[in-house]
Amino acid sequence: MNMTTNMRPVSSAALKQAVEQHLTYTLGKDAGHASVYDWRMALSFAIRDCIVEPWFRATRSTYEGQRKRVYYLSMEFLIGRTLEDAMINLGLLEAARDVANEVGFDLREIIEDEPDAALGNGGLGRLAACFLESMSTIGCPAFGYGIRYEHGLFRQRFEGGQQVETPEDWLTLPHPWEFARPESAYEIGFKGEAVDGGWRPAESVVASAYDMPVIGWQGRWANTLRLWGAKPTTLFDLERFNSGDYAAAAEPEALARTLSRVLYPDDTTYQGKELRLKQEFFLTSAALQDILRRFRTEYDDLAKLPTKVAIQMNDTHPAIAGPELIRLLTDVHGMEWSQAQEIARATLGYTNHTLLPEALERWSTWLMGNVLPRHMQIIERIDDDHRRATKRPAHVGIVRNNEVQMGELAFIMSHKVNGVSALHSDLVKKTVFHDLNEIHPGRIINQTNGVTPRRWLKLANPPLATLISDKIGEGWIGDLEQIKTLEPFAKDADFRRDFRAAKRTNKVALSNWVGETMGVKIDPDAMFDVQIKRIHEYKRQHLNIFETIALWHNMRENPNAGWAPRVKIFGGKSAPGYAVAKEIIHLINDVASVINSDPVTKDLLKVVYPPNYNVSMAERVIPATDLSEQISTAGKEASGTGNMKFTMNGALTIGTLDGANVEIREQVGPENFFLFGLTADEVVKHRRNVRHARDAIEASQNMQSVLQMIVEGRFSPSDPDRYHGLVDRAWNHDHYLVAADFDSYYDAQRKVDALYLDPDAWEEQAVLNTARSGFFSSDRTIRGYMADIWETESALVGEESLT
Ligand code: B1N
Repeated sequence: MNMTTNMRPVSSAALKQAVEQHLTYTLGKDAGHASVYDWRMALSFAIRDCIVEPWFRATRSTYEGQRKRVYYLSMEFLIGRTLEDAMINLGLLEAARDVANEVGFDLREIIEDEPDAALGNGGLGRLAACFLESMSTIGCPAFGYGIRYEHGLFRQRFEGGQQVETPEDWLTLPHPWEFARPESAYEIGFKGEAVDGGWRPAESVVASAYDMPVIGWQGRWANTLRLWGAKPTTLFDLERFNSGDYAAAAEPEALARTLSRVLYPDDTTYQGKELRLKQEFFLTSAALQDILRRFRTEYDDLAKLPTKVAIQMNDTHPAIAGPELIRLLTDVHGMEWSQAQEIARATLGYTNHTLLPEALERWSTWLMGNVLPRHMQIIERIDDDHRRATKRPAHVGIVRNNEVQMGELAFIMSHKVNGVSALHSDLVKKTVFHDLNEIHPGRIINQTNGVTPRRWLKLANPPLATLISDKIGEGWIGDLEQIKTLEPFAKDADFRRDFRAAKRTNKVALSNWVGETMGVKIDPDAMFDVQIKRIHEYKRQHLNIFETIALWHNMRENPNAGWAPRVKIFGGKSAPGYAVAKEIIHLINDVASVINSDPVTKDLLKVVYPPNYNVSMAERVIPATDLSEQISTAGKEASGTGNMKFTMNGALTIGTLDGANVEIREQVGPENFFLFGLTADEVVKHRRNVRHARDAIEASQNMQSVLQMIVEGRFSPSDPDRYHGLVDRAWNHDHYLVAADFDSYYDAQRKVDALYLDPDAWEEQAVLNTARSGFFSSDRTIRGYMADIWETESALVGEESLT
């Protein structure tokens, strides 16, 4: 079979030859004794070879065209696996399948041998990965900059239903997708003292580059993800070593070893840890030094920086970029202060991803002054300048209460600040940045998030992707707006049947996997009702499990009432120190074991919670989902991106008017979305009643029964008091308004039941969800950033597409 990549046709035979070459000469293995790992490595190297050429071509074209580059700075890139994604974007999946079969392996097995690169916590990190892929697809010259964590997000196990964390070690085995660039290395200083117009650090490490190519759809463009690893400046303190003080001689290594060691497992929460501040500066300083070095090889006038460079800060985590860029421009390159400030602001953009107060970064002036003394001076001067220029009241400064407010710093140092959904951007203007928005009208804009349809539809859901392409051609993959042409087929009974069959194929596969990995038998014809995301009170997994209990209770009371059979599927990790979230996990698992062993409801209800939810598990679960749970307290979820993946894959959503749910509902039509709950405005008003939870519980028979069963120990018979704290919080400290929304949620779920029992009506709505998901491609998001923030253009305009 002949497959085409942009640069040359690759036949199965040619690919096989390349794979065998790598097996023999790169890995030194004999085909007769090669394991799945050996074949995975050989195939990865062969596929990687195919990326190198478009990668070089893109780099050359950017240099030659003197194009503006985008630099996306992020503490997280939640990549998942790379091999399959690369094969799909190069059009080599079928050739690889042939090769695998010929050497006696199943391609799926080879693909699944690759560990996930879990260099992120959740939505923020996955968004960064989707953005990189979209920038490559569009031909936006770009670099991602991040940290090469040796240990990504911890692995999750359940012991007695409770979360136990173990270290993740994806780099134990060689990583075939990276190129070490020891020649691209920068010294990063810490501590010491600010001297007149400069800084004498007391400690330093070296940031050393590792590059991963990121190939876009059809291999037309490739960008670079550059991850920094920390290395000691000097391996040994020779003087100490020679004097016999061996332990102390190794001290310079200590900081370097810890800096890029592990990803902080916090999602939308923040802990003012010194090592985290150092990691943030490590990433930011390395990136900025690299950016300025590259700029200076091409241009001589640093004043032109904003015309050739756009730097995006993914939340405030790299917000030290403002002061660091000013420091490099003034202290190192001799620019005058006010010009440096202007240049930095014109170059930088800041994306806000949350309004939750517990997530907003603030560093004590003591810690900032200690770790980054020169930056502390610069921050104070930025603050003074801004205060003078805008005559604003003292209470809106960067430095407040002896803390550096990183949101304010990022805002003041950026020419554009964006929120991640329409509702969120609105709330950004009204709440956290209310005053700054009045001082700088027009600076805050919206860019609604998106997800890449290559990974989240074509890769994750082959049955549906094939069905769509058979109907409307392949154009949707590179231009998701085209998926709209599927809309008329919602009325076509044959198409609905095929759409249902594709979903069922995925549900059978998921059922088999759940059976094999968890030993729980689930029925592929039951409704798969899924909530997968980080465990957090504001996301309200407890609302879902409370509803599950009520449903189970009512099914038992009246088993023949014509219930729609359901499988409730949960997935997600809690931050290790987040006790309340861990208690919710425990409860879900306890409820699962009671419900799953109930003979009365065995054909009606199951609850499964596969451990260690990650990108690869999402790829497995989302295509098999009927009902997507997006049930956060309105005003709390900035956007959500899982919600978009489900919509693309033809799941219906039950959700609140929160984040991007609002836009999903607008796009798919309110009649194709199960809405419930208070609005963001109502939530604010509702909380003023101190009895809001008590009143709601007393008015709801269902809610009372649920809390009664939990508090009596129905789900923890060996430890009946286990959930007294949880139940007490439900009555008395229900900050996220579970009680107030409970009945509305329960009722909406019964409407879901009714629709599910009418397969034709369900399928029509499911098709419309997929057909109307075009807006949620991250290609659309990236075009928005390019037009409104980065002022860049695609390097591929005018070039012919290959299809
Ligand atoms: O960013 C996603 C959004 O879709 C989600 O709604 C939002 O919750 C998520 C501190 C965060 N906001 N803030 C974080 C992550 C790690 C950390 O240490 C905060 N994550 C989000 C993409 O816009």
